[in-house]
Amino acid sequence: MNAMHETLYADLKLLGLAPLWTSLHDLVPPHPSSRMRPAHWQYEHIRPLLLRAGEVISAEEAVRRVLILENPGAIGTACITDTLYAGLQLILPGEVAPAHRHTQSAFRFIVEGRGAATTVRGERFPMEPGDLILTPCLEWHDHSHEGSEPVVWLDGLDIPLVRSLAAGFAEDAQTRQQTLSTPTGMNAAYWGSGLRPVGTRTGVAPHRVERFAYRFGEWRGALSTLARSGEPPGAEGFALEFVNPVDGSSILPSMSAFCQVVPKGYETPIHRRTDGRVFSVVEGSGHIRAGSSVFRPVARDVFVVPSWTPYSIRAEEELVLFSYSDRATQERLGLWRVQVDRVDG
Ligand code: GTQ
Repeated sequence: MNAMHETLYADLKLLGLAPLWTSLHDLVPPHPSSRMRPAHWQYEHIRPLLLRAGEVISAEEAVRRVLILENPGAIGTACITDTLYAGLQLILPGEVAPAHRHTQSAFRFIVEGRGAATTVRGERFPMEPGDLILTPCLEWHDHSHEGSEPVVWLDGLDIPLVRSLAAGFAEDAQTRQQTLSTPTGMNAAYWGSGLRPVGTRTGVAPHRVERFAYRFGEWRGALSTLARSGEPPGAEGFALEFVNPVDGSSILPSMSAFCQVVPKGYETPIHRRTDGRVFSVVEGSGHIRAGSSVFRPVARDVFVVPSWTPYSIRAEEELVLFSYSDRATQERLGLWRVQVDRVDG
């Protein structure tokens, strides 16, 4: 850079201008280059800290008593991927996490414990390990716990995405808990069996989210049947996507969620995708290679593979995974890509 450049750049800056040519490559990179890093969180290390958090602050005081899983490449941003957030939330017997709503879409994937429930749109949804409960954009939700043991779940939200769009609104309810206006089971009856309501409820707008719960027994049973079938596993083992019954699309407009079983000893091809993906281990143990990292996650651990990071998953013991990503957003924008790097591992 010579003196003429420097004075030009200084004069540009005074007028709120900047040269494109010094940053073109970063702005329009030849391939995705995320500052996020592959990372692994071990539940056995997190659990005691969650319980300590339970001693220092109540769910009511905290509003949400959550430990955020922050990507080591972006400390301080509450991001686990470029667009997504993950946290582990603890609720203790007798506690209430008060009712509120927000434009950020959310789900809870239950990791440990029984007896808690989330109320969404006036209906109470009991939470059991392996259940997936949705709280879509602007739906009122509160959590409560009438059982006897700590309950922990993984919160997945599109907080960074909504922040980048500067479209976040949130509101606290007037009451601590919603009035139960709909009997438990109604949501499952209307939307939960591959059926949908006929009559006044048909014609709901595309991308509307109406189904609020996907139960462990349903998806685990499907995976068991596939794993026992004698069919060869696909590239990801036996993988299924949770589906929105309104229009066959992703569970939430911004986020897709998946479950998969990787048979013992099987290793997926090394591949990469444009959607950074967060995994929660449900059963078994694995050997994960992601970029230059190697992880050996076990049940209840979380790991993340950022956008366009080559990775493979090998099951040491039959591995059952739940995962989520922004694939839904990327597909809607025509951005989503996958590439297989090596098939022989
Ligand atoms: O339960 O509404 O982990 O609003 C972060 C933000 C949970 C929730 C989180 C939230 C929630």
